[in-house]
Amino acid sequence: MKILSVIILIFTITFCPAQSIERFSIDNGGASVSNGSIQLLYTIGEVNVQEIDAGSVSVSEGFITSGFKILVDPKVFLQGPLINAATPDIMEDDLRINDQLPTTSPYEDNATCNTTVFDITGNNAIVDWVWLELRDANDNTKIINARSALLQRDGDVVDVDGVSNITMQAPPTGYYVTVKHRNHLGVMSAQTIMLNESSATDADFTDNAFNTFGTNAQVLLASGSTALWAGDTNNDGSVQFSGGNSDVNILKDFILNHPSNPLGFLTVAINGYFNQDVNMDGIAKFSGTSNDSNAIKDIILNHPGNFLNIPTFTINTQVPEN
Ligand SMILES: [Ca+2]
Ligand SMILES: [Ca+2]
Ligand SMILES: [Ca+2]
Repeated sequence: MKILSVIILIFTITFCPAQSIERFSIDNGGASVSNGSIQLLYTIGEVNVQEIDAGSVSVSEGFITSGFKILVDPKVFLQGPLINAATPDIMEDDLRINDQLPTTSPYEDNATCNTTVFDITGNNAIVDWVWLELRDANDNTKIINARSALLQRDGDVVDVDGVSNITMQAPPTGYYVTVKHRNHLGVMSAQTIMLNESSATDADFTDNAFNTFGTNAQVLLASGSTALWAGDTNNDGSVQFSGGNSDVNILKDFILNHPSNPLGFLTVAINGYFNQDVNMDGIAKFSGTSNDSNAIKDIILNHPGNFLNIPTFTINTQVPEN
C-alpha cells in the first residue's frame, strides 16, 4: 500500500502541471491590423513570423524588423550619355545597344536583373545601373538603406524589372535621398523627403528647381535640366583633369596597359563596360573623335566655379560622407 502511494506521488509530480493555461487566456490579448482584403491577427504569446503583401501594402507580424517597404520615384540624368545625345534630356543607351550592360549590378549589393529587361527600347530603355541611398534625417552621413536600381533613358530610376517604382527597406518617414553612379559624382537632396508605403514620392534631380545638398552639386545642361557630373573614372568622389591621380591619367593608364593593346598605343580604343568610358558610348578612348579625355577637360573647364577656366580645377562630390 505504501509502495502504491509512492507510485501515485511520482506520477502526479511527473505528469500533472502545477497550473494550466487555458487557450482563451493566450488569445485574450493582442490586436489585428487590416488593409483592404488582408488582415493580420496577433496575440500575446503567439510566435508567428509572417508578412502579407497586397499591392504596395505590406503587413508584418512577429519578429520581422525590416518589414517596412517604402516607395520612392527618383529621376536623374547622367552627364556622360547626354554629351552627344541626339535628343535633349534623353540619354543615349549605347551600352545597352552594344550588349555591354551587365545583368549584375556593379555596386555592392550585386543585384541582378533578367536579360530581357535590356530588350526594352525607346525612352524607357535602360542606360545603366545606379545606386540609391536613404539617409537619416538627423545625420545625413548615416545610410539607413541602400540598393542598386536601373536608370531609363528619360531619367526614371526603376526596379530591376526595368519598369516598377523603387522599394526601399525602411520605416515611413523623412530621408535625405542620394543617387550615385560608378563614374559620375553622386548627389543628395538638400532637404529630407517624406516617403511612405502607399505611393512613390518624387525626387526629381533633373529639375534645376529641386534643391540639392552643397554647391553646384550637378551640371546645368543647355536644356535647363540638371545632371550628375561625369568623369570620375576612379570613383574617388572628384573629377580631375590634371595631377598624378587625375581621372585622365586613370584613362591613359587603362588604355596603355590593356591586354588588347600589347604595343601600348595611346590611340587604341577599348570597347566594353568601363568606368574610363566617360561619355558611356561603350568605348574607352583617349584620343580621336568623341574621346573620353576631352570630355573630362570640357567638364572641368566649363564648371561654373572654375572662373579662370584652369585645367587644374577639381570638381568634388557634394554628398557628405563620414
Ligand atoms: Ca520613363
Ligand atoms: Ca576621380
Ligand atoms: Ca567613351
